[in-house]
Amino acid sequence: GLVRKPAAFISTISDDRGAELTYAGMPISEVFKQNIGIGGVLSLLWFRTQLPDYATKFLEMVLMLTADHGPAVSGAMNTIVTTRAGKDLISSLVSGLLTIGPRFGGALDDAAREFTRAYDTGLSPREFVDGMRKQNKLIPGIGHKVKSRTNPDFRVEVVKNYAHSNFPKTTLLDYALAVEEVTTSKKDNLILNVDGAVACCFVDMMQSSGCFTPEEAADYLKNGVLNGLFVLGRSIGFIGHHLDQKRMKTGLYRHPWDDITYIVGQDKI
Ligand code: Q5B
Repeated sequence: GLVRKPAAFISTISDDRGAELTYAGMPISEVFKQNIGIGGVLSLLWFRTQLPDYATKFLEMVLMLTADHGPAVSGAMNTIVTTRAGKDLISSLVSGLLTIGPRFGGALDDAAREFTRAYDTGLSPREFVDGMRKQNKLIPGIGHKVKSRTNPDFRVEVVKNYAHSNFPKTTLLDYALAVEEVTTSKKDNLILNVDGAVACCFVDMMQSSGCFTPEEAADYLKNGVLNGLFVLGRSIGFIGHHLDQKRMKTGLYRHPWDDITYIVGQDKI
């Protein structure tokens, strides 16, 4: 009989072999007929299911509000400097993306994991904060360079309000807000930041949607889905910064000497 060659790899999210491209089984024409939007497409390609409307709207909202945060943030600066060094769009984008990590924009998965662990083990917000301090660890999703209680981050307000009005449950978000009460009582800028707010709402969305088992939800977080959301959103802004610099035909960037403290040959700091 016919001997099948073992497949080189397996794929479960899309198929372009038939007359019509399908995303998790949904023909591309249906994607548009049902007007599922970018949140719906993300839901099909990342989670292989159509999440409820409130969840896909939330995903879209995250992409919109993480799209950019001005030229001063680490990633945008890298993109701009790379563009001004004469590099192409992809190099400039990637150089910005490579700054996304535990301090800048890449604290989402860790925030989801740490807040979930703390809540699930029954730690009070204060016990959680004190425990992290004892371990000499910063709480992922807490703190901002310029935003604070007195200079609130409206992106966080938008996310919180949406979750409170549309999600069946906001257990982890509410826990994180109680943690924020503790941290901001120590220092004004130790707010629940955009990474932390999105991460906790995302966990609440996963748990309340009924579309994920606890194991599946944990795996998605372990595999970096939340940082993926920030990367996807912020790529919009980084590409914008690249095109902006190209449009203005800006030249090579060189950092001014007077903005650097030179201590060469002196005592080590
Ligand atoms: N302390 C964000 O730090 C920042 C603490 C803390 C407990 C904490 C810091 C941090 C966790 C990672 C995180 C996402 C580096 C931020 C983002 C996207 C963005 C960016 C943009 C955009 C700010 C001073 C004192 C020290 C610390 C204590 C600080 N953070 N304690 N838990 N998490 N957070 N990142 O102001 O006693 O004086 O020694 O790493 O969530 O990236 O717009 O810029 O959209 O682009 O430099 O919004 O919080 O403060 O590190 O000098 O610390 O506060 O232990 O205490 P800062 P530091 P002490 S959102």
